[in-house]
Amino acid sequence: MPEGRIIKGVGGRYSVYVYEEEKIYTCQACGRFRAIGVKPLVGDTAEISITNQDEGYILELAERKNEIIRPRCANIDIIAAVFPAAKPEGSLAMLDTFLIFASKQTPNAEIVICITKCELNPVAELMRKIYAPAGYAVFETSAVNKSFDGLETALAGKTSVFAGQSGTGKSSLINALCGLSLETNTLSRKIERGRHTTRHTELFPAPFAEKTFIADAPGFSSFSYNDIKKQDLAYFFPETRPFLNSCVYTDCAHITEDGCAVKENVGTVIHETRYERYKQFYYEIAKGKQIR
Ligand SMILES: Nc1nc2c(ncn2[C@@H]2O[C@H](COP(=O)(O)OP(=O)(O)OP(=O)(O)O)[C@@H](O)[C@H]2O)c(=O)[nH]1
Ligand SMILES: [Mg+2]
Ligand SMILES: [Zn+2]
Repeated sequence: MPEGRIIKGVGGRYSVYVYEEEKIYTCQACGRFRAIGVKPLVGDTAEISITNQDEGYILELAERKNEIIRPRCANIDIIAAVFPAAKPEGSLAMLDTFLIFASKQTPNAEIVICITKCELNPVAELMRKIYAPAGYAVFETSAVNKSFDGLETALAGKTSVFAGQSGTGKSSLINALCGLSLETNTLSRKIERGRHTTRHTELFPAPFAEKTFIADAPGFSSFSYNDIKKQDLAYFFPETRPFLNSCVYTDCAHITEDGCAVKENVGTVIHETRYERYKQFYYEIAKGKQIR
């Protein structure tokens, strides 16, 4: 039985890419999946039976390495949080919310930050200063200039998903990286927001390295999250972790307490904006609100 990768799933029809044949089969899931309540996901490795030239049935799914809730997909090695240097103006609060969400939902995927449209605004250096101490690799890219800052090397041999606000340039970047012509769109003129051009998550084999897949996904317009306890929040700001055991009070909230090792390191490896966000999110959680 051939084995392939589910690269797309719309309305119960799945496109399964068989790597050896470089061929895509359109498949339905066999009835057993519905009976056991399993839905095949983009990114799944599937065993298929071929019924005619380019159609078949999904018979088995391999065990998943992970499952991502938003965008919905499976077996992801790298989540690239896509952030625009300009047009539309990126929201760092939304980025920070997404980073927490992604690391909480998917502890076994690497998270990187991919800045797009860098030819418009040189923000990459500042972004590196803020996010490198938190352990996030930052890539400075421009689809217009076809400059990728080594992103291809980081993605080689891996399966990645590009996630971020609508209009940040996810599809454009995938087009530039993979020589594709996915639909992209201008921003709406009045409010400079994306138009939600990409409508479903789809995985593309990348031509620049073997066994490399990149998923394009629908952009989001907002991102909020409420599944985290305030006492766990600091852990999701990874740059604070080296200091968490050095505060005078073991239940330190890292806000008003004296002898707080986190506060003492704001301005060193903990960037001021990240610390401000930590406090903002902490208060939002304390009030029972969503962080966003
Ligand atoms: N100047 C500049 N514009 C870019 C770049 N990349 C994308 N754009 C523009 O940004 C707009 C949105 O690009 P898309 O690729 O459709 O954005 P997206 O993130 O896929 O949007 P959704 O599918 O709605 O989530 C388009 O007008 C692109 O031409 C870039 O590197 N530089
Ligand atoms: Mg798109
Ligand atoms: Zn503290």
